[in-house]
Amino acid sequence: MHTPRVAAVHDLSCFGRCSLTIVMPTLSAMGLQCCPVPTALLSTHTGGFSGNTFLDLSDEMAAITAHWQDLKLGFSGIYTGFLGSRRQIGLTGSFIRTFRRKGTLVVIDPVMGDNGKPYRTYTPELCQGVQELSRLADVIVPNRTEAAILLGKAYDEVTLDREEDCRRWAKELSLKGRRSVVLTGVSLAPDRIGAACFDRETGDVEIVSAPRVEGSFHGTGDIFASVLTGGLVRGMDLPTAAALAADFTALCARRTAEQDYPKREGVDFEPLLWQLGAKLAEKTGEIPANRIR
Ligand code: PXL
Repeated sequence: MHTPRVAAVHDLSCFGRCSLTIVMPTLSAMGLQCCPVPTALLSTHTGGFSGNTFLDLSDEMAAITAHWQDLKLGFSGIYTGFLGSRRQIGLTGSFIRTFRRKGTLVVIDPVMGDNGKPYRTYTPELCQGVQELSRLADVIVPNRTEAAILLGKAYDEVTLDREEDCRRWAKELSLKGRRSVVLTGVSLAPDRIGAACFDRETGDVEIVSAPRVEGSFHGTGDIFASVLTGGLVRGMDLPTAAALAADFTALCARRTAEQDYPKREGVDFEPLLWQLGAKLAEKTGEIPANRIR
């Protein structure tokens, strides 16, 4: 039996938890082999630190793709996130086209911004590219800011506190049902936060939620999308995987809020990973054999 593999196309920010420093341990704890394709190498993430180093790894991405193609690798999942430049839209698109087989799940986190603002390195041109790339997804995981950009609407217009609105946005983001959508940041009651899940398999929208923890914590979006991806690759249906992601993200946010350390260091999740593994074992039992070699 081979452990299922997930290729993870994200940046490696060496300090301040986000992207690969969250994606790799989380997928591992979920019993999956994570194969990283680093998009950029940074000394820290770009939120809350100044003077970070930034090395664009586009040339390496192309070389890694070519070598893996020679090796005839296959993946049960391909999960993409933060991209370093406009050129990486094309490189990530060709990575997906090269390695996608029948049964490969493609999750695209259309990382562009948060709290109504694009991230520092996300130019309008790069955001346009993310929109194009997201057409290749089986599942997208936008937050409210990213949903507004994808829908071409103002941030304030994309309200996520009424059930009928959340259902409508999730469906509108699905490109007429061609892709599933997990729209995060949905809050139908002040003490709950979660996601609206449009499942293209059923055509239904389900809303999942967990207790809200006051404050915002760097990397919670990456925790959520990693657990969602891991759950789907482990065979869960969309709302079940999203509910697991919401619960685990809430657990991590609560622990982080209780710790006294700089917020920019990111979500304090490592000591909780064993609980994620235990929960998954309870829900899914055996790790499935890799569907794709
Ligand atoms: O988690 C989003 C993210 C990923 N990667 C880098 C970032 C951010 C958000 O600031 O700066 C480098």
